[in-house]
Amino acid sequence: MVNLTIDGIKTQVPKGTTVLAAARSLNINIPTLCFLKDINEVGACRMCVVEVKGARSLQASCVLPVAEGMEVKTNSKDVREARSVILKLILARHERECLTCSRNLNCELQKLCEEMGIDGLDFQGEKITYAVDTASPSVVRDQNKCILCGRCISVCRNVQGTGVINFARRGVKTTVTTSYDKGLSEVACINCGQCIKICPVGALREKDDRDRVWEALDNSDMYVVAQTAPAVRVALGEEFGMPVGTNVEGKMVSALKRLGFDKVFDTDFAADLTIIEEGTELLGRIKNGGKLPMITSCSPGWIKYCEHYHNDFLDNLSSCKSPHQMLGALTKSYYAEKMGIDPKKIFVVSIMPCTAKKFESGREELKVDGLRDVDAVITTRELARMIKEARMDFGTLEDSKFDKVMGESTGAAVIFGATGGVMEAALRTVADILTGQDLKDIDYNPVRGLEGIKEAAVKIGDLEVKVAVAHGTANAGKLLDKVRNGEANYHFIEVMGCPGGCINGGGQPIIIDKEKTEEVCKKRAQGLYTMDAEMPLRKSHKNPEIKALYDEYLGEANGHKAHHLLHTHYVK
Ligand code: HC0
Ligand code: SF4
Repeated sequence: MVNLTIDGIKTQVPKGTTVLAAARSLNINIPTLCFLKDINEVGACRMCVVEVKGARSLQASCVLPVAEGMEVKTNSKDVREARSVILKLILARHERECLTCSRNLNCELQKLCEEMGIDGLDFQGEKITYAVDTASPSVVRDQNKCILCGRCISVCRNVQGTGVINFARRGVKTTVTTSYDKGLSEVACINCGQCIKICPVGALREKDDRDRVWEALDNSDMYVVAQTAPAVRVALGEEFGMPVGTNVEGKMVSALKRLGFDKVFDTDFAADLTIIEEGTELLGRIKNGGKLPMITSCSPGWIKYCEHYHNDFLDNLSSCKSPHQMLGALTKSYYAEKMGIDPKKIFVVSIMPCTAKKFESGREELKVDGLRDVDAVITTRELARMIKEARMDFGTLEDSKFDKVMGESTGAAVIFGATGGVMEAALRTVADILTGQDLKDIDYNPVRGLEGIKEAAVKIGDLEVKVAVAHGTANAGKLLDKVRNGEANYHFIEVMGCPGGCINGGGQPIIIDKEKTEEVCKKRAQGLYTMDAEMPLRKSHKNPEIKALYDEYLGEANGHKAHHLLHTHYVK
């Protein structure tokens, strides 16, 4: 252990601890901007400078290891003045359009300026104006607001294993950009939006599709249908000041109806359907010697990662479309026929925790007879903005139910939103099919939780089903390397592109205190698992609306009609 004094308080911490961590353990809150524990520990922004007795200059505490007998001051005059100058220098180059910025009131730079009492701009240097990169269907990149903290670079490279952005040039010309300054849509960006979530300011944001949705809602010729992803219901409340993990499903449905949607369906219904289609496909591959391991295909960031970085695994992907695409396709076929509506007049809007679904919904491979399954995707954050624009008092809304005939779901579907959820849902159904029983023991705990890669061997009847779960695409890459090298052998793998799964998707409410990210993910996941535990039906094949869909329309699982509407194939 190492003894040191911080602001006159004596403390003892393990060797190797940084001064920042030691101070935080004493509840001394040194400000940071670029620092992200385990992800971006580079000392770039210098906001965390402290005075160390005997040192010739101020030191960046996030990268400074403690030393025996160290005496640290975190709030001296020199420290306060240095932080003030640093902030003013950042502001001199930052595009300060706070009132109209997507991160207004939710910006770490704005918050720090307020906390540090910045009341003027002392420096006005030469400014370079950059074109805003709007070509990606998912992510907008505005270098005029970038403060060069490097967090997005680290997340993209270390957490997602993609590394499509980096620092370029030097001095005042330093930027964060792609190779050859190409647009994000021209490089191997997977649209995951993790860089958006980590950006302290508004330099990265989602492509905002609210206008297209408002336009459809205002067009009386269009029949406008909303569907909501599992993870949205346990996060949307945060945008309205509710505790993290609060289930706001009923209020969310009411809000969507008040916004003017003709019908509000539940993506969870299609998650149940996915389990039937994917489970049937898996059993078929096991029985008929098909390509194994089969890998889930519902996370579009993961699909794009597989296409760009591991395309030797494309045939391992399940042919199932993702649930919201399935629901879109069924809205324009099954539902349209039932109601006598021209599918061309239906406009399907998916409310998703995900920015990659914006890209996915435009993919040619997913069209049915030339028609898109889903016409617009908005994130949890965009839905919150629409609700605020419509001046609704979200907290006081009554609870409403999803609409028939695609509004019922089971506990298996709602847990899709957390890493391991798709696997658990699939195991519940596959186990019942293989044993011919209605099994009671249906909590598959080894696939739950935030460990990057989870593995389990599940004994079902005579078969030992070997499964693995990865979340965050860098973890997926590691898992695929093991499979490729013959070090591991599975029947079925679940991959979700975002760390934690959809609960931590690139379109979810921004967690401003980044140190709390894991805690927030756990609470959102707990919200889903609590819903599951309380639901009367917890296995996808028990969903009565799914049974009706097969009886009335689809025929058999993996049958001709199902393939036409619900399956696809990704090619190199
Ligand atoms: Fe997900 Fe989904 S669970 S990807 O994480 O499979 O975005 O929440 O909607 O489509 O259902 C996201 C969440 C979905 C889909 C479902 C899947
Ligand atoms: Fe990297 Fe994902 Fe951001 Fe693309 S969206 S730049 S892959 S973090």
